[in-house]
Amino acid sequence: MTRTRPLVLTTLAASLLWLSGCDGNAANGAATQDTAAPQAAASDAIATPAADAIEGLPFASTAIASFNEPWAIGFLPDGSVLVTEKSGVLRHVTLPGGETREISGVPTVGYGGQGGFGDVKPHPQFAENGIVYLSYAEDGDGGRGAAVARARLDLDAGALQDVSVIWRQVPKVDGNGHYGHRIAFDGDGKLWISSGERQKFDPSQSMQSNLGKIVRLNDDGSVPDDNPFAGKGDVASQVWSLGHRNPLGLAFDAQGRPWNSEMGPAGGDELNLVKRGANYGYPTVSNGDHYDGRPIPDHDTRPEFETPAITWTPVISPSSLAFYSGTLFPEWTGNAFIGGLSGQTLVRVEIDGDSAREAERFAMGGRIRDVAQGPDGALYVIEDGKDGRLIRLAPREG
Ligand SMILES: [Ca+2]
Ligand SMILES: [Ca+2]
Repeated sequence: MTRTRPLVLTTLAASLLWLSGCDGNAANGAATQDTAAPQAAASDAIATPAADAIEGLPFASTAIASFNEPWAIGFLPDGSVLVTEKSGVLRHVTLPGGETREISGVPTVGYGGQGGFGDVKPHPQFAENGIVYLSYAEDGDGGRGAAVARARLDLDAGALQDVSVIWRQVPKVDGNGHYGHRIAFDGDGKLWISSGERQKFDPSQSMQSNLGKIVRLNDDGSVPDDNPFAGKGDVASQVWSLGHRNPLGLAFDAQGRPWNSEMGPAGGDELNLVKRGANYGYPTVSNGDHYDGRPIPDHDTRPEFETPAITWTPVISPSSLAFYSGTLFPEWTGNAFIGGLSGQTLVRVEIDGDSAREAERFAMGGRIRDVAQGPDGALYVIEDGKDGRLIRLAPREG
């Protein structure tokens, strides 16, 4: 293994910045990023021409920085990025230099199991209003549940201000699984949230709960009056689609249509085209089965439920979903990318109308927690766990 140790990279990069007396501007950051790792490798071995963060990929991979249990990456319009750490830390990271600093004023998160800080996304008009959205596990009556807060990010002060919770999972329950809580904005500025079923099964089919649903809201958390169940009461009115399990990926394709990736039980991971008012079947149907071996009827036994566009058995454990619209990888325009946890993969998916197929699978050598396209047109992934690295993927130069 020649995987570069993240702490070494970070420390060496910091040392080079200090030695050169520079202020860490973008140009120096880029030089540091390009040169630090080869020098580290050369110190005790033969110099190598490239310093791929991940070996064996058909494109370059560059480690930017490392984090403690990172969960999500949210790009800002200036090309910098926010990274959440599950224990309750929010960091702001410059690119390409990878200088990180902690943002203060974050909400208290319920940390444990799958719970803690979740997603972070800027408002579509962040450049004008500075508003960001954060999801996290929140403690309260009955246990824990995902919450989404809206806040103003003051980058000069390095702080969140005016933090207010605009959405909550109902009800809060015990346990620490299946929060979901991915955040996405559509082209109309509507706020979408994937809400996991908290390992409680039946709430996915209940309109008295927003667990196991995809939720559509206005950017202030109010309910759009054109939602499919808008007339059916507070919680039901939020719902765009139901019958989901643990939807950790939520993103919009080139046509503006929402898709979600979700973890199946034992088998049956899914990619779904998320249709208005549709029921995706969990826990009544799944192409997987319960962990204790009890069968769950497959999707083809109950055609009234929406069939997944792709289903995976054996599972990949899809953590995240992004559509590619950049120019660095022109052959991938319009493709979906799914990060895999247990699969330790990045899966490339081609979309054809309402259908989709797995086109390629890249071995990433570690669990992938999130994937996103950067403003520079590169793909970025973040690894799961302690010392999880933010890694930039781009075509090799020359
Ligand atoms: Ca399903
Ligand atoms: Ca089944």
